[in-house]
Amino acid sequence: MLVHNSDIAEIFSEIADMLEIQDANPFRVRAYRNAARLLQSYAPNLQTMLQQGQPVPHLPGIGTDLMGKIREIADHGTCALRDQLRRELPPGLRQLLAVPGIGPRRAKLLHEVLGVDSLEQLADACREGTVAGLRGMGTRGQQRILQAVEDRLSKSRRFGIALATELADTLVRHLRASDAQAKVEVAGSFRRGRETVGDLDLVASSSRPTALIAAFAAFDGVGQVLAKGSTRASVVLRQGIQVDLRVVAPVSFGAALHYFTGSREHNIALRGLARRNGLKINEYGVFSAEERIAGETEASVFKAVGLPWIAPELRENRGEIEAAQQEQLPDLVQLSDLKGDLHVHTRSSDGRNSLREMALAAQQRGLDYIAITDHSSSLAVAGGLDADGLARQIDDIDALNAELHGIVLLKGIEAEIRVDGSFDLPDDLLRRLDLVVGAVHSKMDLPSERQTARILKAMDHPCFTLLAHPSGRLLGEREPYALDMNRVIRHARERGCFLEVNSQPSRLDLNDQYCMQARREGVMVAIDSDAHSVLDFDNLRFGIAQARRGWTGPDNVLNARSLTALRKLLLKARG
Ligand code: DGT
Ligand code: CA
Ligand code: CA
Repeated sequence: MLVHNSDIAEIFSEIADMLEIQDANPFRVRAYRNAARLLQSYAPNLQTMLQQGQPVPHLPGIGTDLMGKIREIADHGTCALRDQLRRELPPGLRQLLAVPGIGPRRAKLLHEVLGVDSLEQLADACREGTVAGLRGMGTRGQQRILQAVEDRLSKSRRFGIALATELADTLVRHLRASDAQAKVEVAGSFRRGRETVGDLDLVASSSRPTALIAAFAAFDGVGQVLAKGSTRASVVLRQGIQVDLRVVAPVSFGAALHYFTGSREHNIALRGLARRNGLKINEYGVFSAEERIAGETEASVFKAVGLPWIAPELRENRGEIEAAQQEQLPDLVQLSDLKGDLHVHTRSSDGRNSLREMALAAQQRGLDYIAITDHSSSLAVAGGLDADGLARQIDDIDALNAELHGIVLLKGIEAEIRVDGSFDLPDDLLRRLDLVVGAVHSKMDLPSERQTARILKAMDHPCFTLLAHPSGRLLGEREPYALDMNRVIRHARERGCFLEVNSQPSRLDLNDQYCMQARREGVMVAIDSDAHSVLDFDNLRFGIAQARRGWTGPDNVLNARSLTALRKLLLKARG
């Protein structure tokens, strides 16, 4: 049976929850939780590596005991510890734990005090108002939980891009390896690089469509087959995400890929353009009268209506067709354009690897430089650096730079922006750094006027370089702060500082719209991993997709510059 890394992560996180409900040793709980978080964002499939006898890279925080559990899960799809814990706990508790905002303690309380055993019962209890009376809950908490339960139960649920990527990758690999000799691509919002997807849309061509559809339905990760015909099929994977597959003849592959990539709005606009040229476009091709004049490749479809190929990330009918007509499509940034990463953590705050490990991992990925930006001390939960700690880190970086070749460490800090817009480190220390990444992690609920003033004030500090995750949103968990982002972007232009596109799949912040605006205003962005372990550099691809959706070109990306050019820009930004 196929086991995704996210399956292992889910089992570990369930074990952590169940151990916590049983009041187990907190260190043990944390070990499982950290391992789950790590595996959630680790792309290469561990089961495949283990089965093929490939060496498994060192995974931070995963010792022999956890590695043994990973092997057990890769072999059997489950592990004895989880099964045992499940037997020891009431069955309904697990469903409750899946609701954002319900941790082990609350689940226990809901079960023991209110007898709640399922999501439906929890929704009812919220509607009846009994949840509000529980310790630490209140009517606002009750409202939030009801909303989360309704989201969870609703069909319009959307899935994060990290999970979607892992599932799509394994499914496509499975189909390409089947004996149907298929050409397979993922289309839909996934191909357009959206931050979440409603479902996955696969387009394929094969001389043996029936064999391909059979292979699709037989995929190990399938939980339920919804429909299965001769040219199309739909399934729901075990993680709850639906996948639609369409199989067309090779002469129609490009047309189908274009049609199912969408967006709907882009398709409608393109069909209108074709009609004005006396042509018809559908998922089988471009037709003049009854004759197919294009369709085998996507480029042929665009060419038939007089356009160059348009990158999928632009296909939202936000001006891309007009730009294509005028030969003014933007040159879009690619992963290989990135020369460095300006937001990286180490064990000195809440990262899981050392300076050296982060440097070597970045070098392995072809980066020329990274900025070390651990948290500052007022973010106590992250074990932030105080002035002495930062001074020591500056020395450590100097020493390591003297030793390493082919990768340069820049000195930075992810500095807490306090409510009054000041920083929690002395100016003379900030001046010794190459860059200061300012971030808001506290008082996220200020009214817009005050939150905006706070951030503008921080930007005015002469050492301020870059605003981290500017809107503060966490996808599916936390709304952006109330903030006048237009003013922030304009202020960045006037002040000559920069904004971040944070690549963590739960953030993707700036979002695509604000990337577009930054580009219009001529404000450069830094596409950063915000890495907390060596594995997180993999997330840069998600930030790149978001930036591409915002029409961002390499010229507008700070860390697409060479180290020499970057240093000049950093000095210039120092007000
Ligand atoms: P999602 O799944 O909600 O994240 O968003 P999409 O864009 O993947 O939407 P989906 O899965 O409903 O359909 C995939 C693509 O197929 C969509 O972007 C455009 C195309 N498509 C589907 N139905 C229609 C339709 O009724 N009209 C047109 N013009 N295009 C359609
Ligand atoms: Ca879709
Ligand atoms: Ca679909």
